[in-house]
Amino acid sequence: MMRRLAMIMVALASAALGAAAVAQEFKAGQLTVVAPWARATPGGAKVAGAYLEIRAPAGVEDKLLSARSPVAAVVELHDHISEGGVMRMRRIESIPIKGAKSVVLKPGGLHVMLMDLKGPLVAGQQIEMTLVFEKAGEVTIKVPVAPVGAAAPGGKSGGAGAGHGGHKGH
Ligand SMILES: [Cu+2]
Repeated sequence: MMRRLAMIMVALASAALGAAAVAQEFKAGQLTVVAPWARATPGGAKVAGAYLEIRAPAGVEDKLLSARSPVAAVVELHDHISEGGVMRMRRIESIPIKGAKSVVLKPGGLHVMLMDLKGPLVAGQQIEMTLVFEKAGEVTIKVPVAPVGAAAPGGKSGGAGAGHGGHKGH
């Protein structure tokens, strides 16, 4: 099973980790998923963004097709676009990966949108998320939850509104 294989790869990736401060890395075929994190939800919020970086060696092309997580009933891939000067989120079909140039999912840009959450995401918690790539297949990663309003995985608070306001649209 793909899923089992992915779990083994996660275990190997985890075993390679040193100090806790080292960014988490997960292998999916030739791809590396780096430093995933999700944002904690304020009371009652039913959506949360998840962010990460995808690295591929030169010459490797792939696509992130979808994601899923046991904590959310619906998971979509989103981007932000400027419409008449207003940043809005929109759903996208896939996220292309072109080798040698990493793809960064971050607040205000590309992100994984966890929707219809089954419960709040709490800072300090780790959630599981499975990424589905066109060629590399599936990889299940552990995603640490950073505080509400965090702008980066370290929990640095960067203007709670920045890049987050659009999510209220859901
Ligand atoms: Cu979104």
